[in-house]
Amino acid sequence: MGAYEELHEKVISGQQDKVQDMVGVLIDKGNDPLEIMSEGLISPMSVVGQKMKTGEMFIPEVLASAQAMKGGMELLKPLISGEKSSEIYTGKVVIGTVDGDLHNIGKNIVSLMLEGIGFQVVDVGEDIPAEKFVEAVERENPDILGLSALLTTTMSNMKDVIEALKSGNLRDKVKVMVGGAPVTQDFADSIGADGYAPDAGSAADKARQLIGRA
Ligand code: B1M
Repeated sequence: MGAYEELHEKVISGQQDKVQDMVGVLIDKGNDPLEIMSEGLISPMSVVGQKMKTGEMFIPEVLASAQAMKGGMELLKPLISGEKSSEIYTGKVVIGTVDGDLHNIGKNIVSLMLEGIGFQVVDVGEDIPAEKFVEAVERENPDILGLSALLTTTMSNMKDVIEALKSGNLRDKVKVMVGGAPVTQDFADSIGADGYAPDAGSAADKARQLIGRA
């Protein structure tokens, strides 16, 4: 079995210690850190995303895979220089849960999944008012703004964020992706979002699609 094939298996099965050991060995052997990251760690997370979509993997397993992937990433990040890291990132996402909503588990899984497929993710947290999202978009200049809501009472706050982006003349500078249990494609369309995803695996696909990298 090839080195990356075995690493894929350890990422998918969520074995963080084994992933770190294997990444350490690959680094010592002189493999290119960028290659280890993309071929060894990011690639199996796409498989995890697909398995999640088809119901072959469940949330705890997905979290374990994402943690395993992150463990390997931690060893590689210091080895990748500033300029080179821009090559490896698929794009940049600012993500948060909207005003009045403290649910963060789904958002965190979506963030991990996006990181897993190579996005740079800036997580601004939970209970974030529209103006804070606008500030984050101004500051970070992301390709995508991700909004999560778990309550029927807070999902309407997603519309406020989109309106605030319009007022700040930022709406056409960023794609807006929305999600969370009560959110639907119809709702996303009704508030003028660019994309909706029902789960983390689909969010990864949608994010790539939104920036033309599907
Ligand atoms: Co709350 N809660 N909760 N809760 N809670 C729900 C959501 C609820 C459905 C439970 C119920 O009544 N059956 C209900 C909402 C009803 C409604 O509005 N329709 C509810 C309620 C009412 C409340 C409170 C109001 C309860 C109270 O105090 N009376 C309160 C509100 C607090 C607040 O936010 N202001 C509250 C509090 C809490 C806890 C703090 C106790 C805790 C949150 C802990 C935390 O997040 N750190 C909590 C929890 C855990 C839940 C349930 C049980 C689980 C939510 C969860 O984490 N799911 C939930 C019931 C349920 O869903 N079974 C419930 C797992 C997670 C992986 O899934 O978040 O859907 P999910 O994320 C998915 C997708 O939705 C999607 O991908 C994720 C991964 O596949 N996705 C995106 C999510 N964000 C996305 C963004 C994207 C794309 C996809 O693009 C950017």
